[in-house]
Amino acid sequence: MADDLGYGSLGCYGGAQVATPAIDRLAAKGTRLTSYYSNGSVCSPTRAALLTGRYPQRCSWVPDSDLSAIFRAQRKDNPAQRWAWGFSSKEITIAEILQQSGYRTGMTGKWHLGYDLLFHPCNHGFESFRGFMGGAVDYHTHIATHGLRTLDWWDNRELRNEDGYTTDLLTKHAADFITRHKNDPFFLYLPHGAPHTPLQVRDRNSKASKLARYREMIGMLDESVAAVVAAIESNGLREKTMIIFCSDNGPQMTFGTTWRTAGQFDGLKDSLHEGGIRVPCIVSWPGKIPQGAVVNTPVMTMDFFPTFASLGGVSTPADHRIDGTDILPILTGADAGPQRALHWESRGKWVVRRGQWKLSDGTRLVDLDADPAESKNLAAANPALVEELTRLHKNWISRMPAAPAP
Ligand SMILES: [Ca+2]
Repeated sequence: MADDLGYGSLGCYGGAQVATPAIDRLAAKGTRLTSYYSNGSVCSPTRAALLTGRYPQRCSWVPDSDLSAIFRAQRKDNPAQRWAWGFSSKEITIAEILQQSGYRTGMTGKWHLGYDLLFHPCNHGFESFRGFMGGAVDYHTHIATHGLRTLDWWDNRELRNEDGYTTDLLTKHAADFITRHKNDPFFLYLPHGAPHTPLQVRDRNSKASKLARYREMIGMLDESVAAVVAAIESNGLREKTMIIFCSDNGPQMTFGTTWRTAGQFDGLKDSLHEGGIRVPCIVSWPGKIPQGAVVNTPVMTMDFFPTFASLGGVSTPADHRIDGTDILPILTGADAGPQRALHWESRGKWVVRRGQWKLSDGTRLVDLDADPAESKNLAAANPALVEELTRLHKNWISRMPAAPAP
C-alpha cells in the first residue's frame, strides 16, 4: 500500500510524469480497478478499515484512561491531537484471524493506528514488525515528523534504528519475510511511507525540485514493487500468491497542469471529492484472476478483510459485524458484485455513492459515469433521489457508534 498516491500518478492509470514499469507490469498480469475507494480521505481511517473489514466509523478507539502516562499527559495538554489515540484491542484484525488459522503474519511499514506501545502491531496479530508506528518519519533518520519527534523505527517491540532509506529498508524486510516463509501460508502487509511527505530521496543532500523529488519517490515505490514481485517469483510462489497494490488516500500535492496527480478527478487528500478517495488498486494472481483486465465496480478498502478471510478459510464470530464484502467473484468476473451504497464521513462532511450517483452533504448530486470530475450538481433536478440517498446515509450513520474515528 502506497501512502498518499493519487489516481493519476502511475503509468497504467494514465500518468505520464513518472515511469512505473513494475506496477504497470503487475497491472498487465492482473486486474486494474478503476473505482477503488479508500475508506478514508486520510491515513488512519483507511488503515483501520483494511485491518478490520469495518467502516472506520464503527471501529473502537482506546480512551485516554488506557494510555501510558506520557501519552496521557500529551493528550491532556492538547486534546485535539490525534497521535495520543489508538486502535482498540477489542477490534479483530485480519492478521489475528489468519494467524490463528496457521498463517505467518508480517508487517513492514507504517502503522498509524496509535503511537503508544499499547497499540503496537504485535498486539494486533502481527508476529513480526519492522517500520514505524506514526504518520511519517524522516526517510533517513527515522525520527517521527509528528507527535513526540523521537526515533520511531521498530524491530518487533524494540525501538531500534538501522541505517538506510525508509523505502529501501521496508522493501528489504518484506523480501526477507517472503523468503523466510516461502514454505508456509503467509500474510504480509507492506504499507510504504512513500510518497507521503517529507519529500526526501535517497540522496539526503538532494537539491532537486519538489516535482523531481516527488517523481523519484514514486519511482522508488515502483522499484520496491519490482523487488517484492521478484522475491515472490524467485521463491516459486507467483501463482500461489495474491498480490495487491493500492493507495490509502488521494495525493497530498499536485503540480497544476504539469501533473494532475489525482488524474481526471477533483480534490486531493483530506477531501471527499473523488481525488481524495478514488485511488489506484491492482490485484494480481496469475491463474486465478484475469490478466490485463479492468473492473469498474466500486470496491472499498474494507472489502479486503472478508476476501482474505474467505481465501484463508477463516471467519469472525457471528456477532462481530463486518461491513466489507468478499470481492473475489468481482475480480474473477464471476459476478458484478452487490449493488450497495458506500459511505464516507470525515470532519463533518459526508458522501454516499450508489451506482453512478454520488451525493455529498445532502446538497450536491453528481453522476460519476457522465461526470467523473463532479462539475455538475444535479440535485435540484432529482429531489427524490437526493431524499432517498440522504435517508440511506442518515440510517447508516445512526448505526455507527457515537464516537467517530479520530
Ligand atoms: Ca495517507
